[in-house]
Amino acid sequence: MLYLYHGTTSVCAIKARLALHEKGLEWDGEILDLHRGDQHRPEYLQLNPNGVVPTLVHAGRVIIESTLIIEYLDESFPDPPLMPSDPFQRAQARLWMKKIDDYLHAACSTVTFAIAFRQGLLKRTPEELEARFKSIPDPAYRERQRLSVTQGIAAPHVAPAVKNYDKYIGEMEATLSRSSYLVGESYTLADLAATSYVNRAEMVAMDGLWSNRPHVAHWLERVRARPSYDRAITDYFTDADKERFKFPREEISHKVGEILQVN
Ligand SMILES: N[C@@H](CCC(=O)N[C@@H](CS)C(=O)NCC(=O)O)C(=O)O
Repeated sequence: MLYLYHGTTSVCAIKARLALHEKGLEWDGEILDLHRGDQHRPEYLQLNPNGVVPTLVHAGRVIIESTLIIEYLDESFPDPPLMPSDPFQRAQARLWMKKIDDYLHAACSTVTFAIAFRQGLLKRTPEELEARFKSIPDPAYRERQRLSVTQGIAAPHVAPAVKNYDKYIGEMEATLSRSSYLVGESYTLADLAATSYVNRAEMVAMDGLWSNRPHVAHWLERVRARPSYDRAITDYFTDADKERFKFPREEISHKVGEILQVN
């Protein structure tokens, strides 16, 4: 039995759900309310000491880290394959995923909290907010989240995050001008992982990043047309989630544009 601990809008959990749906696997799971702090419950920390989702449990064994989870699923359930068979192409697919783990994920979390989640969090009392920050195990992540929430898009680490997003999408555009997918002509884990982050960029009004990048726009249309997209992403969004992503889109889009104009 495959059992996934996940969150409704979590970009990393979406990677795991996309892989499960692309593979047509039967699975069960529990949705943690990350806004309530379910990820910090002692029994969950036993499974994932980082206090984050996703966590996969398969045959009683625990796998954490979304990139490792999707590779594990691909290796354990080879059909249909989501990694190329050629070793060089496999390395290319891993490089796209490594860049997400190295910098795009942090950028994504920064813009998500600074643009969308801060509004809800700022309604909490200072004591409640402090308790939330204190419960984040990783000190660097804790400080980033504190700044994103308290200062919003003006926080000093937001501009580098937006630029990192721009860098990744720019690299996607260059590659997709030469091939249909990020690695060659077939959909792979590289596309699956990127889907979650490009989708999030749109949710936080950063879709201007591909307004002049037609190959990314066309790729996004194609990955969204896959049945896994609704089943793993949109079907999970609750009314409360949709509320969290309501903010003055034009204003944010304009500020993102200004950030990108400054070198
Ligand atoms: N490197 C980890 C990152 C996991 C992560 O940051 N998950 C986020 C959701 S995408 C989370 O659970 N955040 C909980 C929190 O913000 O307290 C992975 O890829 O699994």
